[in-house]
Amino acid sequence: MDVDDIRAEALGAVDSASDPATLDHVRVRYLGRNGRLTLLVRSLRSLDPSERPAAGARINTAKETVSQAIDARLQALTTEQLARALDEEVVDVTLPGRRQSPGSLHPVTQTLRRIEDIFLGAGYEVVTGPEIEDDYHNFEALNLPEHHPARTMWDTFYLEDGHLLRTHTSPVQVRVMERTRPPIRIICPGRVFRRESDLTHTSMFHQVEGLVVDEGISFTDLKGTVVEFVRRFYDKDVGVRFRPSYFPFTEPSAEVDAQCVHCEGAGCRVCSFTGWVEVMGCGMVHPNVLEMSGIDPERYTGFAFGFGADRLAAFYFGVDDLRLFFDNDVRFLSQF
Ligand code: 2NL
Repeated sequence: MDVDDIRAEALGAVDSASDPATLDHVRVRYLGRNGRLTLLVRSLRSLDPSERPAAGARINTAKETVSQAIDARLQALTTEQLARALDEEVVDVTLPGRRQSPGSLHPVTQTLRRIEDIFLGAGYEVVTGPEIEDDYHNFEALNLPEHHPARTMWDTFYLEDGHLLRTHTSPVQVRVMERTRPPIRIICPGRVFRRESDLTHTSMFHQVEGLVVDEGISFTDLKGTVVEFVRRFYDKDVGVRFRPSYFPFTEPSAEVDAQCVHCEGAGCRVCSFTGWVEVMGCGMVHPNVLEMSGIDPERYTGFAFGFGADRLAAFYFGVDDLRLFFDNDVRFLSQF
């Protein structure tokens, strides 16, 4: 084939290459080590020496032309590609940004923090402890020996090794009494577990227990503390009443009702139309409990109380099904 024919064919290929990769193939095909024009140079050897310079010059000119055509085409393709990209990939910087939806604290966490703040402000310390406990700290040290009938007050989850899931945070307080000399002023928030579940009970809930032990602590200290707490919690001068009750670890014991903040005592579904909701249990620490943890009940007295933080959160926010707090439905949770 003649140089001019090959050159024409190469230029045609250059013209029809529509992207840099195809163009590169064209370069290899004509100008590469085994390219058609390169091979022509080698074939010069078969010519008569007198004809070689002229033929060589023609081939070189052709190579030069094709090479320049490829460069020019590459330049054109690149420019074209950039123009197309700029045209197609416009970013409208005036469009509104994508909305961020930052998370928020769970309503029970918000409630726990408020409760902790109230007691921290009154000089209490916040103490936590293990969720897996032994029988001694969860029951026995609370004046509940094995086979005591009151143990049925808690449906307990037992582990295979004899440990259990704590049914209240009292064991944390027992451990504090064991290692501390009075005065003791603590609250113990945390998860507790019971084998029950319905509208008003979940098998896991958050309890806060409080314990104060010192010389001369009396039931009036307990009453004042509880009433002040309830009013600060609701941020309202709600009515509070004490009813006699029974817990094995306190004597005397009481249950505390607060006026329903939803209907202000008129009666509604939150308070089962009684105007009051039960908010906590409390009492004077039983002397046996102090004694078992190494505190002299002749010298010291104490009061204790316990309540479900989830229940309080439900009353506070007007939620009537505790299970909603643990379904983790963002549509529900984001309302608080
Ligand atoms: C309730 C009632 C209560 C206590 C918890 C307590 C702890 C120690 C000693 C004595 Cl270490 N008492 N805790 C006392 C009375 C009531 O909780 O209804 N909780 C949800």
